[in-house]
Amino acid sequence: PIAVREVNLPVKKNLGVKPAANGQTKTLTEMEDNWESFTFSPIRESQVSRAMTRRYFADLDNYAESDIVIVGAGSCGLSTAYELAKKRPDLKIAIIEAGVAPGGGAWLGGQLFSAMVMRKPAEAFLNDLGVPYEDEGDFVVVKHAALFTSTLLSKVLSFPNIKLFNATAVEDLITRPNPTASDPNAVRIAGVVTNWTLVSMHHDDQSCMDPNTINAPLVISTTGHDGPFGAFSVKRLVSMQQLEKLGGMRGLDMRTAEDAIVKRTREVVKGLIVGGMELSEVDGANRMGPTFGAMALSGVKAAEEALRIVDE
Ligand code: AHZ
Repeated sequence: PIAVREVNLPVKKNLGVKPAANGQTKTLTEMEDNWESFTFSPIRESQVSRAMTRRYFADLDNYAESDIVIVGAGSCGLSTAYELAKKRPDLKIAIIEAGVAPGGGAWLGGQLFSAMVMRKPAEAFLNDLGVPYEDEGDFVVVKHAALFTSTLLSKVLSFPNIKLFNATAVEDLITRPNPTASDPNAVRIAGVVTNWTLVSMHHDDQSCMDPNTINAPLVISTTGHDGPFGAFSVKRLVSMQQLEKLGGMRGLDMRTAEDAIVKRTREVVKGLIVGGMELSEVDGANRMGPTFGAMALSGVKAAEEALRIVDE
């Protein structure tokens, strides 16, 4: 059984930075019409550096032992994080996102079009988030994908038990021996190996810069389908001989793809749940193109699977 550790988050504390002696608090109305006499409160550059780095290093320290690591902050990873943090404030959840901007492919509906389509019954997730939509019968339409993603992201980031490390790539998985009767070389996943994404991208032309690590009894990988960064964890499972081969994502079939992704969201190897489009590479499932209901509900299912394992 996985021990659920006590969450000890230091982020809310005042980390020793004293407020400026003449720190001012004004309303916007008080500022209006007084721009001639306007000044900001004083600051010294080192205060800005310390305000950021103290918190970041406190987070690195705190989340070095996490309860759950989510790899990838696309629509599936963020939905997973939202469900987990909402249900379980006692769990420490780290999200590792390779890009500077979290959100993956969910800032636009498809091609360069703004609207985001979700097939029913995924509108239940929108209702829970409070994202408005137009009802078109069997599906709903959010007027801009960015409205969905920014709302989800702001809620996820507001949870005190979640830390998003962006511009950070997972470049390997931590493993422990977990021999079974059928496979003496089987492993369980026990965390992730991370590096600044810019470093990960330059291992070939820079001298060795070793990575960092996060221990966690459970990792949820939602890195999308294959691409420069995509399908990261499942490709690594093949190269470390924990999966024989990948099924390879099949062509687009909206009718079958979304049901398949939600139903197949599961623990693929002990300690590693896979969700979203990364799953299509494992099982050889179809892609669905620009309909996002399966990403939200795969996130809901990944969270449910995770809590079942955590509580085992
Ligand atoms: O940057 C990636 C993206 O934000 C991130 N990521 C990938 N590899 C990573 C790594 N370390 C850290 N090694 C990594 N982060 O994972 C995120 C994946 O988001 P996504 O939007 O690509 O995937 P998703 O499964 O959440 O959503 C898929 C959306 C798609 S693709 C599709 C189709 O092609 O038909 N249809 C839909 C709805």
